[in-house]
Amino acid sequence: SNVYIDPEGYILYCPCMGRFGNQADHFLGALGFSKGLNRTLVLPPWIEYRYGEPRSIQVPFDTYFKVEPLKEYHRVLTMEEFMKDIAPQIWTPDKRIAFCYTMRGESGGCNAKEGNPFGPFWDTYDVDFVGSEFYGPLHYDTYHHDMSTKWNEKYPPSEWPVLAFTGAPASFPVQIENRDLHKYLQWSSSIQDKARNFIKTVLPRGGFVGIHLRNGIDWVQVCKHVPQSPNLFSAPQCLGYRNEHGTLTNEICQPSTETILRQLKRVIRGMDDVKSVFVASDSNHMLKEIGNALKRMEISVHRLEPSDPHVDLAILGQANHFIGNCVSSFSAFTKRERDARGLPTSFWGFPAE
Ligand code: GFB
Repeated sequence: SNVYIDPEGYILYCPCMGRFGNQADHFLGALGFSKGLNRTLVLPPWIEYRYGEPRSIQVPFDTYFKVEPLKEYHRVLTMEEFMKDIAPQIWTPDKRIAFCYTMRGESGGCNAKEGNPFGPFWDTYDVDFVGSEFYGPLHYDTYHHDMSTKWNEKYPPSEWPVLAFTGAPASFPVQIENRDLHKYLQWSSSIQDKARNFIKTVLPRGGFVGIHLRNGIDWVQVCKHVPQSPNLFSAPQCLGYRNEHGTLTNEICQPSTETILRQLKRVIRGMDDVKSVFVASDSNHMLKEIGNALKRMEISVHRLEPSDPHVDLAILGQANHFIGNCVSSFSAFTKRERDARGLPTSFWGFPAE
């Protein structure tokens, strides 16, 4: 056949941890890792969870993002393309070895398909594994310790054309060296069009401030860890990776209504021509409270309905100013996208007053 097979090999992984924001952090790490090892990255589907459904849903990578811009940085192809064209040649069922750092689960190996989303992920592509490979003590930080050379010495592409990882070959939150790779991650036309259409038809003409309110019950549980965790989840995005900009507080994790309204008004007063506020939230959009607080400034408040996390993010990316939740990886997505385009972002409750 005429299919091009990369002699440097491929990297495959399951984005098996967390929801969209977590998976996006991991994606940037996997991209940097693949570049470091000089292997083609197979773009995995995004894993989603629907309430009440026991099995995860796999959404093809290019439903949400363009593939072409990523190719400016490194060689990539979608999982669907890989399974259709490449796997039949170099990754036949008898060659499918799962990679993991160390034993996972009961029976000794990687147990790459044990549990949700692990099983449903590989089942989507009819993949079963015939063996396991423990790669420890190797790790993913290819920016230090000559790590890429060590991987390629232990697993030369000629003998190991495909490295298939049980979880993302990346850290969470995203390693600082991989943050800027976000600029290659660009919304698909379908998501972009929905965001543009909302901005054009729903928001009044003029500037808008985008805000993210992460306030569902799962988040209350997360914020209980604040006292023991000075740099919880995505908090390095405001506090710095070594807490050089401060320590986490409860107001940063779950800002009070008072903090939200005060900070929002202050941001708006410092800007020209703001006509509206766009609220993205997993739970309580606070449209009434915010609407009342901004009435005298003649600023309207809006949300997207029905709810759609990716379109929410694409709209937040376009705002004249964004206020996010420092601990949330969902906010971190927008912060990185805006940094890449030189747009301003601030965070609830930070810096402390
Ligand atoms: O994106 P994510 O990993 O960010 O997970 P965190 C939060 C999910 O909640 C998103 C929904 O993927 C969305 O499905 N969500 C959050 C939202 N904010 C919004 C919003 O403004 N609009 C819409 N439409 N949906 C972590 C999780 O969340 O929270 C961990 O990744 C864990 O797995 C923890 O569950 C409690 O970093 O905020």
